[in-house]
Amino acid sequence: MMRILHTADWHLNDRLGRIDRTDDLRKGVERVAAHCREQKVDVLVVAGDLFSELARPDALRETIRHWQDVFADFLNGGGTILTLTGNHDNENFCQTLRHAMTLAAPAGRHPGERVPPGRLYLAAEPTFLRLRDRTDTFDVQFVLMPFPTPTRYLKGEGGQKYGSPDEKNRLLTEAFNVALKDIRKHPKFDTKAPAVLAAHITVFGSEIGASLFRLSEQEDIVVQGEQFHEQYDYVALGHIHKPQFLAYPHVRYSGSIERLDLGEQHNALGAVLFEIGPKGREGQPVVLPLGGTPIYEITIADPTEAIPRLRAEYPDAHNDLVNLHIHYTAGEHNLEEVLRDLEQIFPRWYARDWKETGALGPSLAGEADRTKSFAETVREFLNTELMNHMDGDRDALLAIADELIKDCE
Ligand SMILES: [Mn+2]
Repeated sequence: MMRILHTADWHLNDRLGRIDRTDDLRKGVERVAAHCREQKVDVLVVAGDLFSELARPDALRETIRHWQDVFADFLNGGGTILTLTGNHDNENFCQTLRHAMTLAAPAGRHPGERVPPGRLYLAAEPTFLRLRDRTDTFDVQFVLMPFPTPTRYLKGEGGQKYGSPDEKNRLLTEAFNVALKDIRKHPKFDTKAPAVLAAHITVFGSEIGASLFRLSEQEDIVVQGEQFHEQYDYVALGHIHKPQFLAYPHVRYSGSIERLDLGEQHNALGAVLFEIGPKGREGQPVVLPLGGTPIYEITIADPTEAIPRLRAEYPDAHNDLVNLHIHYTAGEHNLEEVLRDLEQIFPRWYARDWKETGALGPSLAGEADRTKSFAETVREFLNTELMNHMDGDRDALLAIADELIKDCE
């Protein structure tokens, strides 16, 4: 019997507004490690997006060191960690990590190879490997499919040439499907033996929830996967942070280990435990809960009334991530005092805006999206900010901005 724990979308070293999420996310990783220990897990699968795109190199180094502390016992006891890259994982960093690990202990270079347990594997391209169960009686085949990017999937001559975003998307979808088919056609792949697919991808029919995390639906790649449930004993998906299964309990998104933005405030956090025997899946997958940080927003219409009430209603909000919208009246409320009082109740507010009653109003655009280019950010900001203005004025201003951006570039 092989006991496998499925998790995904760790986004280590992420930020929310002014708040660094490193400690929250480390607690999430420690909860996963505790489940591995308590449930006697053999294999931990992390289905992509290990690191936040906001993580700096020194933070990444610290994160790897944290893994060493947290998973040392698991790995020394013969546990194996299988990971793959998602759309947020830095390509260069992950390749470097993978090369260094291969150098230290070469394994898994040939498709279908049985790899030794007790270490971490990171798939930065489509990968097929097998692991032996602890009683040395059978193998489980693992197919690891990173999020499709041109460098990971469009190999060979002209592979990375495409005329439009749509064409790129189409080529990547096709390349993902071809890579998956090729693995199943490989002489070492036994369609009758136990197999687990782990992938960072949107599968048709899944429910996205409030948003795809920092990715528009037009930019996303969607695969069909209508045969996954019969081809694999379990399908461990990452990418969509909303936990769910797709028609079959063994085809599922585990969700993240933390809530990462307001759109995820209602997500229940968990990791999924399942068992594979010599004849395939045994029993039903079980969701193991992972506690997490509450995220919510609060609108304060009248500080005199609201602050004593909030103080009574939220006595334990010291860890909560809160977006504050404040309305106050000059002469009646002292804004500085209001902010100070709110900071006492919600010390981890991650964003706040205020509006003086009758004033022009706060920024409509909110905080900048760090995944966009400079030019995109400026254009989007102006578009949102000037939403309520005359079209002619807006166009004139955008034209000026475009000129300035061109000069900068
Ligand atoms: Mn993700």
